[in-house]
Amino acid sequence: MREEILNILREKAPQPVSGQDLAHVLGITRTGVWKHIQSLKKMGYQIEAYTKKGYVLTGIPDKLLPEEIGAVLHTAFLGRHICYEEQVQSTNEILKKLAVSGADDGTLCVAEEQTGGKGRLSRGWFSPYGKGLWFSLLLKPSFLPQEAPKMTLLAAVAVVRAIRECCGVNAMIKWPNDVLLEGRKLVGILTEMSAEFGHINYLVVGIGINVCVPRDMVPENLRDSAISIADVAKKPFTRVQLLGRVLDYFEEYYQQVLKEGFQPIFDQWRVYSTTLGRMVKVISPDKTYLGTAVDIDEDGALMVRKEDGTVEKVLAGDVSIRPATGTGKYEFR
Ligand code: BT5
Repeated sequence: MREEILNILREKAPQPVSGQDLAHVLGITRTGVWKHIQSLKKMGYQIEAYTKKGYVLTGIPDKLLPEEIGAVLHTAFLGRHICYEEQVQSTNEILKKLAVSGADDGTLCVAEEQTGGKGRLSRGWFSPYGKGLWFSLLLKPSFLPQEAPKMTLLAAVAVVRAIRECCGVNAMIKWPNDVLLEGRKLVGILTEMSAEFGHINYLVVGIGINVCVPRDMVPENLRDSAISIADVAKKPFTRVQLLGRVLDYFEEYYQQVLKEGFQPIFDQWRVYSTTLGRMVKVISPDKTYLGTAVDIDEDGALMVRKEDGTVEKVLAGDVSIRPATGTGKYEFR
């Protein structure tokens, strides 16, 4: 009901809508309307009440409220169920719990702040209040568990396309799970899976996007390697708009994958890759070597041609990839 009132006010703004009309359309009393208006105001919506004219929506809160996300989404199933929290430890962890208790395919968990945001290999992810998009998506795909790491590449392509479109900046993908802007880390992606032999129970794809983290708020050890969109954005945009576009692209690519496999995603990935053609240093648990990143293969693995001409297949999760020389802005740990 609250969402319906909001949608009517949104559609009519800046014209007022009378309490009587709202009550009539929604089949509730005027007091009922007034109560919903009060609860919207508590959520941060600015609604003016003019005697004899009615209510006017004059401002929306800068929050990732489900009502706002729903209003910009074009998806069929992704983000149609939303778990929104002001503060969580980690949206991936919340969503894993929800998955176990039967949450729907496509559920989105989004928070204003994470107190224990996670990267790979128990690293942390800095996620301050209201300054980014910290969210996770629950998926129950029909493909085999060995395909799951490719979802990280899909997420990267969706994020890059949305950021480029909404913010007018040249975000690039660094294999396997980062999006960079001007050589610094803008986005991190963490895909987790629950599976049995030959069957995925669920995937949780967690995405962290630095939208407007002020430089002096960034922890000192990340200041040279991290960046926010607002540091270089060429267009005004809101976090909700950007999130909506990410989900739109994500669903479009995901549906394509379920029909055609990952090949079209790899083609897109190559277009936005900053890794291919570059000298890289591969640091795996048992060896370290230099080489040129030449391509990704059908598993989404990075193919690295070593100095002796042989080509090594590098799987995500096994290694750290760094620029081979220089100070290497894209050296994150
Ligand atoms: C990642 O790991 O890049 C995956 C990050 C995924 C975060 C999302 S947020 C929503 C969801 N919920 C979660 O709990 N996680 C996901 P990795 O490649 O291991 O990189 C982690 C490293 O990035 C850290 O060790 C830092 O060096 C650096 N880092 C941490 N926070 C950062 C930030 N906000 N911006 C840029 N770099 C950061």
